[in-house]
Amino acid sequence: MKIPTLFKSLIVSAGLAAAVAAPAALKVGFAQTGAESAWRTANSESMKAEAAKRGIDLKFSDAQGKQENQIRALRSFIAQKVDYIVLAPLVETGWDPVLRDAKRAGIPVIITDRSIATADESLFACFIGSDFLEEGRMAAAWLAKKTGGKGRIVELQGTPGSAPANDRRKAFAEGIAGHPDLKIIDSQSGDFRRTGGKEVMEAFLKKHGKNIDILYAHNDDMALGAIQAIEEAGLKPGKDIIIVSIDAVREGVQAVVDGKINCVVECNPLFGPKVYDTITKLGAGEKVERKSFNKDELFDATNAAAALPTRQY
Ligand code: GZL
Repeated sequence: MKIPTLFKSLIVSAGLAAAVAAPAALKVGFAQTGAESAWRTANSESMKAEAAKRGIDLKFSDAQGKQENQIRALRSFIAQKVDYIVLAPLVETGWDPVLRDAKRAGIPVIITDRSIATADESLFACFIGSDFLEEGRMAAAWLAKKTGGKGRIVELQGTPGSAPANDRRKAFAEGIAGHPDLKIIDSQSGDFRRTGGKEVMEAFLKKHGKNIDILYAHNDDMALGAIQAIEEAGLKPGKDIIIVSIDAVREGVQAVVDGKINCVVECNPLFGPKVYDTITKLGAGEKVERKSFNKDELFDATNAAAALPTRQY
């Protein structure tokens, strides 16, 4: 049977096309902590949207706040032979064994958002995130100025053992150390969750009554939960109790505009583009920064309203 010339050329070009098909999409495994806060949701969205834009095959895992789930996800990524692993570590310790397995498998690991404590820095290619110590220092400096260095502080800590909770607590405490009349009278974890912030603030109010002048919350979700408790106790957040928080998610900045939070220190979660740019550089054999910190601002009554319309998360 004679095949018309047109069909012949179609078959040839299809065969050629198959032979020079586009390279397989880059496979990246991302082990996310969970969905504990608005910050986390924005961070996940940034990673997913940017991967889709760049045609990256992103394997996303939500660990629901459990380190063992993150470790399980990393092992799965290794078994799937992904090209890169991105880890947002829930807590600082306990990563060496699984990161050694990734290294043995020849899969580069990028640590994002929260840092890890390890003696073997060869276990990861680089860190991309925010400087939590600087955030704690900024919060303390703003508060000392606002209060003239006086006041009784209750502190809502983030997830126990996590780098942001450890560093924000440490740096804030150091930042107020020079003001003996500015002191932390109570401190407890709300696990970065809104429900945690509300429940712990209810307990603080029951225990300390009107002896609370200031709330320092390690993130906006806990501050917003605490605001509910403060209002239910018949007090005015931002007036009866000064509130300083960290993240600057949209709802947090709105609360500053509404006068319910007095100061929020930004912790930018939108580092999808920076993560994938780094992966591109690693793939090209280029040097990358060992530790890259996002730039964070501070919002209070002087600048929150102007900033709100352009907030991206
Ligand atoms: C900070 C991030 C923290 C946020 C919280 O980079 O790890 O975890 O401050 C989030 O909102 O839950």
